Amino acid sequence: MKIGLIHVFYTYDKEKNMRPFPFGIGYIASYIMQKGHRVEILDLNTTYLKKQEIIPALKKMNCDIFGISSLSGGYTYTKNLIDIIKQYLGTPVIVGGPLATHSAEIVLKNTKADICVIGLGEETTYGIMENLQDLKDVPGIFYKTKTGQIIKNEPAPLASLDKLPWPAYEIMSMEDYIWCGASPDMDSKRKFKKGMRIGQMITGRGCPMGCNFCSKVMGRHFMLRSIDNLIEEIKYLIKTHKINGISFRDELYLVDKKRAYELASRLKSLNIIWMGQARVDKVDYELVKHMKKCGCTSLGFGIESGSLKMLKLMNKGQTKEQIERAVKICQKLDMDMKVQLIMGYPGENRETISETVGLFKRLGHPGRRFHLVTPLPGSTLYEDVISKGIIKDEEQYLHALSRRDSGFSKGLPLVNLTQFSDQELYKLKLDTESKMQQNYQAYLYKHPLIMIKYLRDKLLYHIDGRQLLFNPFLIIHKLAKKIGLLNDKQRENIEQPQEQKSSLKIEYFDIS
Ligand code: B12
Ligand code: SF4
Repeated sequence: MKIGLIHVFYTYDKEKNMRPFPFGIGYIASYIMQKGHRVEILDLNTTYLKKQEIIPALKKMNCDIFGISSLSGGYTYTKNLIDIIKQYLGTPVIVGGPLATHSAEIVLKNTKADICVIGLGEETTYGIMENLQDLKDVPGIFYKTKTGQIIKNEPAPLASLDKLPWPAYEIMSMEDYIWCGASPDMDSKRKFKKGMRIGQMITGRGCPMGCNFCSKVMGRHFMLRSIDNLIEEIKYLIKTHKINGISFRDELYLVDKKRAYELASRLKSLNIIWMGQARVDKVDYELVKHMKKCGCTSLGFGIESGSLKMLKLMNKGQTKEQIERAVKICQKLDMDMKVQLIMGYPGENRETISETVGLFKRLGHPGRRFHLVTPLPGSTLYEDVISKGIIKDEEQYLHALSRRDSGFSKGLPLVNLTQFSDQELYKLKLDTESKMQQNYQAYLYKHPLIMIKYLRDKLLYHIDGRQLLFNPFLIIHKLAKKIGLLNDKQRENIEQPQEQKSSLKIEYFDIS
């Protein structure tokens, strides 16, 4: 049997130099191939096919069944894609990933999908392919019978990660996923110079923490791969795909200090750079120093807020002191930090926001853009919002999440859980980001050595041979923008919200 695995389209930014490796379908593909079935992958994030191109591409794949991988925010696109598959090919369709895991009934009721996979997909997809005529004994799925009845099977047991084969690199268009230059999202810009070839990997699955806003396919379960297995895979990527850096894409790479220490030591001998997601309560001076010595160039921290009240409400499990300590350690060791902040969690007010601003001011850190809180299916926050009746129609909400500007970092909040109006909250976000930037500028003026280092980093990042030769003003302009001198101009360019209440307004993502 042949399965076509599709990673749905989610970005309109072709230039964005950071194409995510579709781990979900990559892992499923290798497992299925190992079991003797055939697989073809279609990643719509790298192919950017238009509707008229998708139909012939799907036909050419000549598959007996299709599997679609989607986050919750890919609902509209997935629904449209299933319509196309059903109309032109008529094969069974499986949906997997966060969308299917957290919203299976909605997907089965409102789309033409036949099966939703809940949680991990390797063994389950194989089970489906082997038992397509009678799915009643396949664990880990919800499915629709011919009469439209929805059947919910038992959950599937968790697999051992080391027993799973690596992603099916051999059938994937690997050059699409190797970052060749600086990623606009990364703070470790200095190290991400042109010529770098950064690969992507995951060292485990899941996260044991219980932050209320976080949506997780495996709940609080987590599983880690052995270090031997990881090192083998990295060696393969170095040898076969000439990578010289790795971005660990786990939810929480630094989940265990001892393991992080050991993995760092092993990575050192491979002479590559690497980066991953940590938590402020998991780092200490010695560990960060060791990681840096072993090639780590950047750590991501979900700081979320500088207010203890908010951290508690979010069930973040970290304190202000831990945040301060982690930031200071990284500053002292010159370790780049990618800091994530959120605004608008229930309970947020002007006081909690100014606590966050104050914390970053004290630390002499620029902070970063805030994401407006968006309840995601699969999170405790989403359950709360549903139980309070704030979201009335979950299917419409999935469509709203599928909007390009669905509140994450641009535009008005999708669901406003604060005392502010939508516009006030949005303005507060812009003003706070601007205030933090100003505070950081003031800090730089008072610390000339840090200012010089900061400018050096920005310059190194922005220097590109062509720009220097042909347009030195462009570099000066970019630099000025970066350090905030063009702040007002920048803000003028930000699209201002037009409506007072645009929450849940639908603008469908279409396949066109
Ligand atoms: C890497 C990553 C990204 C990458 C790539 C995302 C992508 N589309 O692949 C980038 C950085 C681009 C990204 C962006 C975003 N992300 Co993200 N991201 C992740 C992260 C850290 C890893 C995903 C991953 O590869 N996991 C490893 C693989 C093996 O697991 P998996 O994908 O779950 O796949 C397994 C099962 O789900 C299932 N499965 C998956 N696909 C399929 C398909 C079929 C047919 C079947 C049968 C089964 C199946 O089987 C797989 C193997 O067991 C996850 C957290 C996490 N660890 O899952 C968040 C996560 C997926 N991201 C999330 C979010 C919210 C976002 C953003 C909206 C963030 C933002 N504010 O902008 C954007 C959305 C982009 C978009 N519009 O789709 C949420 C999704 C929640 C939800 N309910 O949808 C997660 C879960 C983080 C979180 N805890 O909140 N993200
Ligand atoms: S936000 Fe980070 S630490 Fe918290 S549960 Fe999600 S992945 Fe884990």
